[in-house]
Amino acid sequence: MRHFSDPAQALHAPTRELHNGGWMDFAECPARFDAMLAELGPGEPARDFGLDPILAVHDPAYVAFLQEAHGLWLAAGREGDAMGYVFPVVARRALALDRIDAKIGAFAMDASTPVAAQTWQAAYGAAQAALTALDAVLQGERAAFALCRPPGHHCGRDYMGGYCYLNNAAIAARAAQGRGVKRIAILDVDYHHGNGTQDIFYDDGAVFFASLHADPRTDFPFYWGHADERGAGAGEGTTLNLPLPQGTDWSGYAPALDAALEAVRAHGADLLIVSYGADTFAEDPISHFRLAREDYAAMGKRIAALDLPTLVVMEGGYAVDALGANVAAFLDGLERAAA
Ligand code: OKP
Ligand code: ZN
Repeated sequence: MRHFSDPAQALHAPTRELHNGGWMDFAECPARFDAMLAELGPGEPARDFGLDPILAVHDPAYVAFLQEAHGLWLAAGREGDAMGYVFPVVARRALALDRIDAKIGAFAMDASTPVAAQTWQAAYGAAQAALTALDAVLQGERAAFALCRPPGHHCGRDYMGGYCYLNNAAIAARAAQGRGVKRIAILDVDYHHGNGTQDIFYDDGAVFFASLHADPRTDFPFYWGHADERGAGAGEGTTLNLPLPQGTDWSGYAPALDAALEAVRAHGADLLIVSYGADTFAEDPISHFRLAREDYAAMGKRIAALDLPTLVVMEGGYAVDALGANVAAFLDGLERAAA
């Protein structure tokens, strides 16, 4: 399968993150990107579609924040990665404050999403990779892979979170709408709920969002992804959340996947965007499902049975040594079934 990326994606390199009350090495590391390229080969370079498709999803003030945050951090005399510690709870007033710590709070949902020196360049590159892979699909490719890193599914219109800065899947979906694609389905199979993507399309009846993920009662992002979140307004019924317990293996996963695929079929999509995370892998260091390598091939096969033009965007997956092979297994399953 053709795949797309930008070298700048390797430049985002935060050093650490808060984890269960202490510090750990930043799990969403550049080695993930290198591991995927090592397995899949260099692929094709992302083309530059500019800022407009990003601004079709994200708030301009948030985009400006991403571009300037690390510079403001250094200007305030700080070292290392920009990290927040005050997060205004829902319903606080929107204040355009200047102090960097106040800005981070306004544009972040958690403290596991540091802004490092080249974070903007990497996130921008990942978004362009998604747009380039989308273009290949719209030009007639059956399926294409955007090797997105940093990932995107936790960030919303005006907030970062969960290692995510720009929502690559959402940016591709909006771009597809702009190019005349009427009905789109986003299937999120990352271990974590794709709260940002859900937020962005919650009241959009043209974009169906289905997600299989760890029950948010036990796992990040806690406040989104519960089964009773089903969309609102014109999007009522076009969000489907299938939370699964920790310890889920293929025997529990496959029926939920089939339910999600059935719902995608019923929506009648013209384009499928898969937010693929390999953090459902049994050996993932921060996650608790029990999928095996061969399950990814089976997953790809079932998704291919939808028989839809398919854009795959990368989300999580932190067992770095196994990551390339897990991604390849999924893409092979998808491609061989589609052929
Ligand atoms: C991103 B993606 C652990 C705290 C929670 C956030 C997990 C983000 C996962 N340090 N970490 O969905 O794989
Ligand atoms: Zn994840």
